[in-house]
Amino acid sequence: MITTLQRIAFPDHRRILMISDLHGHADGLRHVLRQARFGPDDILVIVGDLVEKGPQSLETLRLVMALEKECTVYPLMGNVDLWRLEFLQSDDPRKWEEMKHYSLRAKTWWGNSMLGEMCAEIGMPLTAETDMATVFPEIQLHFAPEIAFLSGLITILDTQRITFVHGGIPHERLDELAGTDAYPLLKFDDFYSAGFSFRKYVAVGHWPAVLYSPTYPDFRPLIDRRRRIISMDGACGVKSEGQLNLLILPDWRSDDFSLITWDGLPVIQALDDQTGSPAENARYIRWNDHAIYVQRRGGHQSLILHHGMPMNVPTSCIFDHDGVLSCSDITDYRLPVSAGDTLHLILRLPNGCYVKKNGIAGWYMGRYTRITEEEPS
Ligand SMILES: [Mn+2]
Repeated sequence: MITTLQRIAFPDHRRILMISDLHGHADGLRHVLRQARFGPDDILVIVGDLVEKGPQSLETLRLVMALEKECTVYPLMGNVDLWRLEFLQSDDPRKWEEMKHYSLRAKTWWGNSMLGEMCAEIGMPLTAETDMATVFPEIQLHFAPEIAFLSGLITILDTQRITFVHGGIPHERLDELAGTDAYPLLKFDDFYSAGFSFRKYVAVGHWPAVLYSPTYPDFRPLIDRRRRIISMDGACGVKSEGQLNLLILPDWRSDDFSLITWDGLPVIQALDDQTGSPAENARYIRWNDHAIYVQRRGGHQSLILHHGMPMNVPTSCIFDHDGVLSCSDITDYRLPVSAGDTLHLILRLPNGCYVKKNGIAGWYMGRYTRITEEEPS
C-alpha cells in the first residue's frame, strides 16, 4: 500500500474532533460522540486502527461508514486496518490460514476478532476446522462494502495547522512521502521518543500515550506544544484500563483542546480524602519494560523487584511472558483524592482499589460507594 496524501482546508467556525485507535469499540465511540454532541456542523478525524483488539470490529467499521454519509468524517488508515485489508484482498491460501490462526488466538485475548465476526455473520462460525477455501470467497462477496471502505482509507491528512497520520512522519516534506510505502508511517513505533519537532502539529495514534508517562500512568493524550506533537492513543482494547480519547478544538485556529473519554470501567465515588504520594517517587511498570523478580508471593499482593527496586504489586498482575516473569502495567502511585471524587475502578484488593481519576491510574485506600455496577463477567 502506498502513502496517500489528502490536503484540505478546514472551514472556519467548525469544531474539529479527533480520535484514534478505536479498536472495535463502537459503543465507546458512540458514547464520546454523544457526550460531545457531535453533529453535521462538526468535523471528525479518525486517526486509524478502527478494528481488532475489541468486541465490535464490524460494527465499528459500519458506524464510521454511516457517520461518513451524514457528517464530515475523515477516517485514516492504521497498521491494523491495513493488515486486515491485505488479508481480505489476498488470494494466497497461506495468508487465509495465517489469519484464521491469529483470529482463533485473538478470541482468547480479546473475546472476538474481525474474521470471527465475519464468519459468524455469514453463518459459518470460525473454528479450528473452518475450511478457509470455502469461507473466503463468501467473505469477499458479503463484505465487499467494508473492504471497499478499508481500501479507501487515506494515510496522511494535511490541514492548515495539523497533519494527521496514524503512526508518525520522519519529516514534513509530505510530497516526498506521498507514493512511498505507507507501512513505516502507519507502524511508527514510539514516535514521540524519536525526538522530532514540527512546524505544524503532527497528530498521531498507534503508540499508547501512557507509555510516554515519566512517572505515574497517564492515559490522556500527550500534547507537546513546543515540539508540536499530539499523541492521542488511550490504549483502548490494548489495556483493560485503557480509554478512548476524543480531543476537541473549537475551531481550526484554536489551541484550546478539550477532552472527552470513555473506558467502560465501573464508576465509584470516594467517601474519604486521601493525600497523594509524591509523583516523582512513583514507580510505573510498563509493558515494554516489565521483567521482574518475585521476592515474596502473597495471596493478593506480592513483593517484587523491578530494576532492583522493591515494589508491592497485586499478585494477579504477575504473569509468565515467554519464560520471563513479568508484571502487567501497574504503579505504586497513590492518587490525591477528595471525598466526592468520581473514580473508575480497575482492580479491587482487600486493602484498597486500583483506580483511574481523570485518566490517571493509581491507588485509593479509602471507602467508596458504587455508582455503576460492574459488567457481569
Ligand atoms: Mn496501530
